[in-house]
Amino acid sequence: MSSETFYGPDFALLSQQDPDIAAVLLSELTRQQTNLQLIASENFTSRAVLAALGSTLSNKYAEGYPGKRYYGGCEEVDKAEVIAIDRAKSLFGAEHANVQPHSGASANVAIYQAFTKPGDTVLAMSLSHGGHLTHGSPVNFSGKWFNVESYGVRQDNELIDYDELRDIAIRTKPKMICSGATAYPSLIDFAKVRAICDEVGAIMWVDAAHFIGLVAGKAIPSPVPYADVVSFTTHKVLRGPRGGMILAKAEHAAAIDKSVFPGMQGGPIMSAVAGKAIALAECATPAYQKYAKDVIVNAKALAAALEGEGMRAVSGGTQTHLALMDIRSTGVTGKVADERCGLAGIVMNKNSIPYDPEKPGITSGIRVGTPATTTQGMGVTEMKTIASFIARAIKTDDANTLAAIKSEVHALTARFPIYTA
Ligand code: DSN
Repeated sequence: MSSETFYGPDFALLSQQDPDIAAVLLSELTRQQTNLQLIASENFTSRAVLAALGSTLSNKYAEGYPGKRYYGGCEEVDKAEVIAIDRAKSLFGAEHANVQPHSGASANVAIYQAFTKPGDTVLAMSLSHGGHLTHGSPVNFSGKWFNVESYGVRQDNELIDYDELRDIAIRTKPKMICSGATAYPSLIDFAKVRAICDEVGAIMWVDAAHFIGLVAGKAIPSPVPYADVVSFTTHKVLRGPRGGMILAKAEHAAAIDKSVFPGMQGGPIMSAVAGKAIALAECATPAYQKYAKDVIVNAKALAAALEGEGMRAVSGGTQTHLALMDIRSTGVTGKVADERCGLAGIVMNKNSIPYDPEKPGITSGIRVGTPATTTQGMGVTEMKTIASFIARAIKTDDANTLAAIKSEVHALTARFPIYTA
């Protein structure tokens, strides 16, 4: 199937009206189809989700919540939002769901606003140990408006130091404790975090953006029974549209809803809300549960194969969808590795490792994830091949060698086509 056919009959209209943007749509589709997508936070959403995103639901303003809107004509989009809420509650066993946040960062803003006031103390994982910008980075609103204390991982095993977390919590008495990270390959002990929250009287917030898809697929334990509130994105392992979502205990439902709207967002993006509903239904299937388990099997295989190439897996390996590799043994920085892999058609990102001697723009590590390649149907054999591509690409600055690897990458991705039917 040609790229034009993939986009359907409207594409001819777009090509005529705006050939510049039509060309971007085509070349981005080709980029996704031909390169290796190893960004741990990306995936290939279904055609059904893409259909919702490209629908007339995008035209509708719907400030408020189903049955309580500030605009007329919401009877159809109300149905989509109710379906999305019901599916989220059922899939995760949650007492309350808000499906309106435009993104993970928006969801996090809503959580700060619901539970804290500017100047309050919040305890979260340090960005340099795998946290997120919205967990108190000084360049983010969270670090500017709140007194954010940070915990990290132990230097000897690169796992969360729950004793340190507890000590800091007792000393600083945070209003809220956040667990969740963007570059932490291990599982989080939610029972331990709950106990610390109870001991100091803090709200337990889990930013589950990275791993919620694995929870949805029943491949790892859920934070929902433990946490007061859980935020996440819907486009990572979860494989839905770009967006955010919040789950909460019933006692926090009104605070969360008020905080999202009118607290910090206007009209929800109803095409995305419909896409979230579709993705949640997809996640409830046996096929998705197998996918979630395969994502982890592949991540373990990729990490092991990269270790076989001389790199070191941070935290001793992975129990999730991503591996953080310390690549200092290769003699190149994360930045150079990222650039060389990019030239070889391998898309991943440089990443700080815990206690990294390099600056965040340079780094000693790379982060690789398996959500997208697993959606393509790749398995352990392909992970080993990918590891050898990465190792060869990292070790050379020769343009011809990188181009040769890129040809091999294209041959591999051609065997696992996406968006063809
Ligand atoms: N940008 C996301 C990631 O790649 O982890 C986090 O927001």
